[in-house]
Amino acid sequence: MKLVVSIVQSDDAATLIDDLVAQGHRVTRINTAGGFLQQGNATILLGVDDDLVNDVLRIISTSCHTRLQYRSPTFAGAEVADFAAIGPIEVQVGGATTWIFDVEQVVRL
Ligand code: 2BA
Repeated sequence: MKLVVSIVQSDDAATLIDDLVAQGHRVTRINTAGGFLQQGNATILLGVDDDLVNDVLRIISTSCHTRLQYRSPTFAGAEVADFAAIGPIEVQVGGATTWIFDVEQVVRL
């Protein structure tokens, strides 16, 4: 068994969870926030049999989309006028950043 941990954009989370549940997967959503943009995102946890990992990855890749977001630049010592002159920087946010872990044991008590 594997534990799949996937950080996705909040806008994609509901569709992703619907698609996963419709295919019989068990899912937990945790509302999280990225350290760089400091905006809400969602962390999805799935315990998955080894032979279903590719199915989960396929669903994640079709449900989650790359988007451009904008962040105000922050530099130590910068003044508000400096930010206005530079303008917001463009940041491309995933898709889904996903880790897959081997699971030693699952216990339901
Ligand atoms: P954030 O930390 O808010 O990052 C949002 C996007 O900003 C990132 O998209 C990336 O394009 C950019 N970014 C992040 N840190 C940067 C930096 N130091 N310099 C320049 N650009 C930077 P994604 O890579 O798609 O990541 C989306 C979200 O996934 C992240 O939100 C974070 O919550 C999570 N994440 C990504 N990689 C991670 C990792 N190695 N460990 C933990 N969380 C991660």
